Amino acid sequence: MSPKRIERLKQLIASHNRFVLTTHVNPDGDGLGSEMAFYHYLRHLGKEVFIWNPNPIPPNYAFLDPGHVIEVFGKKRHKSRLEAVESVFILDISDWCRLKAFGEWLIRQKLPTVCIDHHPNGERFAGLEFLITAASSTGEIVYDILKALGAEFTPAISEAVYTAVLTDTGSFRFNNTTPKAHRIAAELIKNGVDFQAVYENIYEKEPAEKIALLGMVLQKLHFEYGGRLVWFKITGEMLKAVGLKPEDSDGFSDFPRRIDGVEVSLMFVQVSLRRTKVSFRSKGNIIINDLAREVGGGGHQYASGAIVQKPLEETIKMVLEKAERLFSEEGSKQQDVPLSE
Ligand SMILES: [Mn+2]
Repeated sequence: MSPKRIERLKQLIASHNRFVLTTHVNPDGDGLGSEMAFYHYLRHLGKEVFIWNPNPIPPNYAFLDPGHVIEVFGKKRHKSRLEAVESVFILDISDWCRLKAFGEWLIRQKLPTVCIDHHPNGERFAGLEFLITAASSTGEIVYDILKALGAEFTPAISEAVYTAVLTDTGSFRFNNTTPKAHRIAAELIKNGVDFQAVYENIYEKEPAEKIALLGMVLQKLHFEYGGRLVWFKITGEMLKAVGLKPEDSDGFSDFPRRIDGVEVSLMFVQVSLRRTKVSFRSKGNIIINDLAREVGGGGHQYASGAIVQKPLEETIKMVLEKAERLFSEEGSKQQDVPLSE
């Protein structure tokens, strides 16, 4: 953590009073946990803080926000408060597109912005950036920043940071899990985080309909390249049958990856007649974010996503054709870049 940047952040916080925190569309545990950690820190300093997100908080993360401070941003709804905003913190995202309406407003302002993120992104984004792609999660960077700022790790801050690190490392299973991620978790547990309650809240309160949909999905897996690639689709009809939305399938692509011999798992979800969501997951031998970028998405080396503006079947055909090269000799020889501290 660069002391110079920490000093700039300190000054920025000291010289402003009204902050907005935001994260990407379909917020996850990392984005929400990072927001809540900063929320509590800034509130503790006596600042006025708003959290304006593109989407509501998913029910399994509601425990992070017992005071219901997280709001869905609306240009009309927040019109009167927009003018009073003095500084904006953007967490777990460095891409204007995925900030939606708030991003569209923010990009036209001359407000001091701070971005804390671990997604790879080449372009300059915010006024003050903490972009560390080697970090397991944005929560890990938030932890380092709050430590450097001398923050007291209250129970609420500890739980929020723990949630961020836990969820982005797939409960300390994914390739981005580092000794440091474990050390942070250990310290937060020492602070009193109830890790069993956090886990149960996030992973063990699924609606029965979601498990029913997963059951449908797992019966229709398609295997390619001798079982190294597995893919499946979720049609609008399937979603309708169980009364769920496309985003309710988040995380499903992790299941087929459990199969022995599978290296890459692809999930295609029909969002509308002309839009398809694709999730790319890799066990860690094949890098898949190049492919995600090629179809208009992005993300991490072994976990990425894209929204393709094409019908479901057309998207499946296109992505599978492009995926072929990953399983040629050249594709499998791709060099891995180690994720370390
Ligand atoms: Mn993240």
